[in-house]
Amino acid sequence: MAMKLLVSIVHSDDADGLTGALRDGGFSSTKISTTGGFLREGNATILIGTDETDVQNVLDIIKRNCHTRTLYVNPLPPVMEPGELYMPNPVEVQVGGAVIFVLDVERHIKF
Ligand code: 2BA
Repeated sequence: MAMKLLVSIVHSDDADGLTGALRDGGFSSTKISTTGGFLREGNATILIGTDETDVQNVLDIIKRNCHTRTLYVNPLPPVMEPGELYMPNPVEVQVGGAVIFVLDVERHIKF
């Protein structure tokens, strides 16, 4: 049977709930601590290898356990002349619930 690997990037606060729910659903997972390139904040990447037929079940579990968050971030200050004043104007950013890549698995080997 064809196998898929789901690479799922989630908020750190959702990661343990998600791995627990995956375990309860009979799915193995691996959590890696990662950092988003834009916010440069910690997030978590969950790897889930599963049969192709179970991909939708896994997606449903991820959807139930990962929540969208609204964050306000300050853009980097511009280059300024001495004496100029920079008034930061926070920008709204929607993060998650989850960013997921579904990949084909060529081989699954376990020694
Ligand atoms: P970050 O790179 O820290 O991005 C956090 C959030 O900032 C993103 O949420 C998005 O709403 C916003 N954002 C990212 N790049 C932006 C930009 N150039 N301009 C304006 N806003 C931007 P999500 O899209 O939910 O992404 C959450 C995390 O998932 C990302 O954290 C990153 O770690 C990962 N991710 C998202 N898309 C990816 C991709 N195409 N490849 C690899 N990782 C990705």
